[in-house]
Amino acid sequence: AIAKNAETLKKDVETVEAQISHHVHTTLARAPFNVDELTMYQAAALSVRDRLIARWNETQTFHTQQRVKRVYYLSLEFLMGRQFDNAMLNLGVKKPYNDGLKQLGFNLEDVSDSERDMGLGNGGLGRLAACYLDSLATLDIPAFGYTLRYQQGIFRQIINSNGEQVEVPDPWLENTNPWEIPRLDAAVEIRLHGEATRGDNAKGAGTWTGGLEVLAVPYDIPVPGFGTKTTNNIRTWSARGKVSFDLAKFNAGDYEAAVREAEEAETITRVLYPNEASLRHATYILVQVELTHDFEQNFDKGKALRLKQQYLWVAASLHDICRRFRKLREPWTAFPDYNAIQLNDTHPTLAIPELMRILVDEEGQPWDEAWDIVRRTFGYTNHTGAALMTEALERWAVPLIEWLLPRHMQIIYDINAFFLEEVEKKFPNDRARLARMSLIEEGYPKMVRMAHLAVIGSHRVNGVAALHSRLVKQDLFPDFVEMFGQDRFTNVTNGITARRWLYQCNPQLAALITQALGTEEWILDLDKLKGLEKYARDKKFQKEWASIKQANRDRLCEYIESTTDVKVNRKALIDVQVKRIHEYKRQSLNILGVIFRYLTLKKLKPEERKRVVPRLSVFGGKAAPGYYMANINAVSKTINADKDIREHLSVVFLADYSVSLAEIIIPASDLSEHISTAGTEASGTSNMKFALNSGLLIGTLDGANIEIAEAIGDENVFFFGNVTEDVPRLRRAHQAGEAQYPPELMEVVDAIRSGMFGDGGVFEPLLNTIFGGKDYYLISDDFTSYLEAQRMVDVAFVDQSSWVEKTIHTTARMGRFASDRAVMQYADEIWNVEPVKIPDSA
Ligand code: DL6
Repeated sequence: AIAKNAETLKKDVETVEAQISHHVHTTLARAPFNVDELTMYQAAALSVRDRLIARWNETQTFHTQQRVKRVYYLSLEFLMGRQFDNAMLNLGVKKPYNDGLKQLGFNLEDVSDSERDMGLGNGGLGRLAACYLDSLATLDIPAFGYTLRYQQGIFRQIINSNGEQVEVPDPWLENTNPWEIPRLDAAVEIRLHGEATRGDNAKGAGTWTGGLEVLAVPYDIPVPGFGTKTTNNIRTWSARGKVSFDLAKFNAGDYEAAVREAEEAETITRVLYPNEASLRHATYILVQVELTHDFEQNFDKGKALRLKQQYLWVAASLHDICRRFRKLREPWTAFPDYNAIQLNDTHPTLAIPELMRILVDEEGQPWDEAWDIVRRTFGYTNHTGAALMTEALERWAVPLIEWLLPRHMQIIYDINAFFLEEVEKKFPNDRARLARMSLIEEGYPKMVRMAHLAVIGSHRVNGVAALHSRLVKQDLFPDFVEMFGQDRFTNVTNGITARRWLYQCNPQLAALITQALGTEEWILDLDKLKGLEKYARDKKFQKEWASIKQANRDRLCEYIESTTDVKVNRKALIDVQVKRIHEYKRQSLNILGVIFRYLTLKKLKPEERKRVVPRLSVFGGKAAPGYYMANINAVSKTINADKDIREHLSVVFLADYSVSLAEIIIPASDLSEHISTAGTEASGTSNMKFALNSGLLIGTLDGANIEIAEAIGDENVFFFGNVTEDVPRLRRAHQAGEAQYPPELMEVVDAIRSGMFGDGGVFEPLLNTIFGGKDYYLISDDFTSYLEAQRMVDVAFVDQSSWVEKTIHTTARMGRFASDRAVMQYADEIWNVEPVKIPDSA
């Protein structure tokens, strides 16, 4: 058998070499002596893509022949990261590629490093979508992701000499993207503006004509499942002008007018919006784009563009889904039997009036039947933390929708009128309730509440962690729960794919796990990690486990030393907070804690300092443009320059946090921080990634932290802080000027004000939020218990054997947080879809 395996591998390696050489010579037209790592990456990626396309064709053909029900996951973001390594692992061909590239004189890791991340997302929501697509394919569930093909993904972050974030564009498509397949033949025409009419009766068919037509051109990205033939698809839409060149205008000498329409169209998919930013901020990348329409002179350009993005995306996607459905020659009432559409947050909510428009205006379906089809088709996931909800919920100005989508505005008004009739029937004479539940918020201008539209147009609404789903019902949609009953509201706790977030990013740990369990089955059934429990106290196993962590730490330290001017202590406990920078996530609490640690160390004699656990604090994350974050870098500058302290404490901010950087940071972490004000973080998913990679968590009772602790044991999590129920009372106390400020916090503030960390000015915005009367995120209320929890971490870390035991238990008990579990739950409880295995003969 061994000889046969060796023979097979040899053949595979030869095939890989031949395929790569073929792409070097023909597709890329390079001579063998003129091949650098980037070219080699492109050729190798194209050869992997060939394999993907073969499976993808078989999958799509089989799904069509079998008339399967498909899931359509509509997400404005898919934060995919790199594809090469992931695709090789899922296809099971990494070894022959490694050997094949070696034969050609290249090293696989260096070649892989030429790949740019697909930065088509901001953070948690987009990465979750990418994990779910991996699980859908792995579980053989027929699925499409739909999104936009942004020319500029999330901005690249540079830190300037003042420690401030500078945003520069990331033209990720510059070197072309080998993972996408253009489908120029399948472009869809999308109407904007124009005139609309209603039907002759309240529920009759209307019309929509005139205006401007633009093209949505699809580019497909195959998504391979792990160890299965199923290869699903992410379809990304790129906007183009329908008449890219108006000859009549050109002949008349008006060149600018001739290209204007095309440019306006292309602008729609030019940039991904940074999510937490106000839309005004988001226009920063678009400054070069001069739009000329009158209305846009008055309305925020960014807002109008964002609405155009949303509409182009959902209209093109629904066009695609309906085209596929028409081929089945089934009545429209059967539409939900073949299609489950998931709205990833409210961004795709326009899909609800758009499907109504298609059914009623184009397909002549009666209004009530159409509404029933819509509700049976859609599900809506809310991703917004409860305490942030009111500001964060999406609303669109009625005049803006009327201007861009006149027929949709009529449909929304009609949906609202019929809905409010039902509310009135169920709760007569309750005007306040009607105003609260209406799709339209009164004001100047009137606004459309997209979350209300998503709730009433979906058969299931879910939050993303148990606490969050409870708050969604209790604080966000209580009227809707009374109206529709508890059953419409449910919870699906988020999950992560262990293929990327352990098997791929932490190969040594994955190998040790496989060796201990005697099988690789855990990759597909994460509950199998439980089998590690029996080794938790085994000294030999602990030693191997710890040495892998040290190797991962060394790798991160090398990265830090090669990208910053900080020299780090390789034995230090690595304490990480990487995520979007936002007030509610409280990077500020962490940095104030770092200052307190520094002040404490300064007070100790050198020999006393040696007894304190050394720490390396790592921060990373992108901030909304304009958000102030220079204070982290001001603190790190002082601490890292202090020769007495360096060995015991250093602080780094790693620029341009991304999926690829996360793959280096997460396996190296000893402790990671998930310290949002209780009730504000819907779930969090990096908490799951850190725990899976044998890192312990320090956190508040928020989001999925609570369920993680239930699974891995409270004794393995460092909890602190006030609970959600206490938050309103504490906020009131701040507003009334009755709040107490702990002495430890005052000591830190005095140090800042003394100029210890340079110009105190950079801290003023932070200190104002804490002391200016409100402290909305309760930093002062949680500070003392945060410091106490950090002291407990130090104590626990000193006893290395018990620390390692905790980390083994942590990894062993993380099975519940697999995205495979989450996706199966969606499939059973929301989508009603079944796995479909692609036969070998397909
Ligand atoms: O559900 C995925 C992720 C959660 O883990 C985070 O807690 C939550 O903050 C995030 N929500 C968003 C909201 N996006 N918008 N726009 O990213 O979702």
